[in-house]
Amino acid sequence: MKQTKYFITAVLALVALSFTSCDTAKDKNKGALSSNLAERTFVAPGEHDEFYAFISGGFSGQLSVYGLPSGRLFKVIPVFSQDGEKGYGYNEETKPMLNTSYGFVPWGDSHHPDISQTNGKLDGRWVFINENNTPRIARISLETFETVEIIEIPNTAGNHSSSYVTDNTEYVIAGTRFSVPVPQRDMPINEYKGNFKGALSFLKVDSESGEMDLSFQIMMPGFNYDKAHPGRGKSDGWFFYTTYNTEESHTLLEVNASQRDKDFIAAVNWKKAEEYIKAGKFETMKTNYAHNIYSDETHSATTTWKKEVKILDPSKLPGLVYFMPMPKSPHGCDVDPSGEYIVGSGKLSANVTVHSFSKMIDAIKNEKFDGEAYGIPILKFEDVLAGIVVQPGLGPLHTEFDGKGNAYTTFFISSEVVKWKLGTWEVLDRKPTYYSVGHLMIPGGNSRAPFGKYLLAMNKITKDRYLPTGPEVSQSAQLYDITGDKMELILDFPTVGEPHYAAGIPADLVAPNSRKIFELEENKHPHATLSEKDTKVVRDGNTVRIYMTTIRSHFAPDNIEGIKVGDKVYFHVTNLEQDYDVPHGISMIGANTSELLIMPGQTETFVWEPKKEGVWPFYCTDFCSALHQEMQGYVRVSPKGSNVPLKWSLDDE
Ligand code: K7E
Ligand code: CUA
Repeated sequence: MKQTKYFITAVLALVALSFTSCDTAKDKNKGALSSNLAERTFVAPGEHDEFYAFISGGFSGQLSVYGLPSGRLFKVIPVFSQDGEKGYGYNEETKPMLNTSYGFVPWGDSHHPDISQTNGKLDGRWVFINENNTPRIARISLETFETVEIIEIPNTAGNHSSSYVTDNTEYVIAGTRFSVPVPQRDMPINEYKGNFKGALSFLKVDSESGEMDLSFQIMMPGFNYDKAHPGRGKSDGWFFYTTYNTEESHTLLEVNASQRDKDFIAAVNWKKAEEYIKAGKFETMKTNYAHNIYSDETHSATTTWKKEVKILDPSKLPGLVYFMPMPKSPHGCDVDPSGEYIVGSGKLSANVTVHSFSKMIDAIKNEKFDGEAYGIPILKFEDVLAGIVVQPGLGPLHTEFDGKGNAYTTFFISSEVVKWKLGTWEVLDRKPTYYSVGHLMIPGGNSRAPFGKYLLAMNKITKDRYLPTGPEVSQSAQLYDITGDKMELILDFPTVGEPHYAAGIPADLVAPNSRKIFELEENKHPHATLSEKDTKVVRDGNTVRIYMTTIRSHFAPDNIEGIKVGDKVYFHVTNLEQDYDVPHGISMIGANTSELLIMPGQTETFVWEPKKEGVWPFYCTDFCSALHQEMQGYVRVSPKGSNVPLKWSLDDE
């Protein structure tokens, strides 16, 4: 009896095996992942993932942190949008992070995260990410997993060909998708052609602090600069941008910007640009943009207003920019790990076209030009062409590399990832995505040293993939194992916001540096309270400052009287805890802001303007101990003009 049972199990296992080895069955993906596939994404309770994946939040404006291969969500890092969960953009300390020349902007559209590199390899120090709508670039620290810097990009609109780093993070770049009048001015829209400009921005990154500084802008013709990729290795020193709308149309672009057979890849020699800057061959333009920096010492952000930018004019500076023709309205621009191949994904092209860096250099040397556009030399298509991947799919968007000589391109229209070989251009494999894939990501897949184990595809449409949630349904990510000849879909998970690009990195390169607490003695917040005995309440006219502390499981003070209707009350709250994973929160009834979530050793502030007299409670919002529910206090609010004395206490003392 027992033996028959084993026999049946063995037969069933064999059937299952033959089923999974059958490609078509797998491709149909009828929910029949074999246990073997499931095991590859299973991270046992208490164990850690092998990779971090930083996935952009698209129109959420944020950056979310997942583990791979499990697909577990660890954190949503607020970047360009206010976030009540963390108080980001609501508390006084982080509000300046969202300052721009347009005023306080509480929302953003984040697309392309990129991890800092040293010698073309991921170094795990920072993640950069662009904001498309109100052009900005942010830097996130991988020590604290917090946004520590946001710089606004002037002369730009639709900051999309951003934010990518050079081999040694010398620069992070930004580029305009929409060309605009520069400087901005009131003019008829139909005078676009020849008058609008496209700025490509180079931000120097300080190698120690990571701080960004807008070094210069290259003022290009009025095309749309869609995507960018730095040269790698042999092509280090160059940056490549896809362009579309070289027709310079200002209306009905779906027709009018699809007229030409070819647009361009703009090849920018940034080392040359540095020489021109050094030689003083730039113009200084007056402008105004915000530079916001968050300090882990003061736990506060400050805004500096920048007033100038250096402009380089490529029509007057030989050797700075060349155009390489690329069919048709290319989106993705990707450079392989060797730096030789520049892949352009012509959205309307039947093929994927690849240009050669060394051929480009030869053509430039031999001055083999095919005319010019606005003073910028155009290279001959045939002279720079490395090869063509013939009819790999429909609607190519983006390409990543595994470091083993293979490229993987996403196809939006035919909903698939296609693996092909660099050099021979043959298609090796294709797998469907569910559905309409945008970007894909291989950890390190845009660097010189990819970790070619997994591929993450990020999909725009999910329809029937998950339980329905009303008209609005999730976008998704799908994980493929790419260690074998054929890609294998092993996991499917919904994402926060619409993912565009993502950046992945082995956990070993990040986790050991992750910060646990902030040292209390290093807290330089101007309103910090470093011990309970220093807590106080100070009135100055109708501004009241409460210097409060938290420790399990009470606030000090927890009874405050003498507050009046019409006061502006600042709660400056310092978390005295020095243990890992003991934040406290605080919220006040009727406050027109979010709670605070204060990490150990940190000080944060919210403002409360009491509108009604009474006795009003506040409480801890983060379940911090068995006596978390006891962590509360009261503020007595008296009428305007009352003379109830200002007083504060803990345990009536
Ligand atoms: Cu293709 Cu903004 Cu990189 Cu979306 S972008 S997919
Ligand atoms: Cu402190 Cu809950």
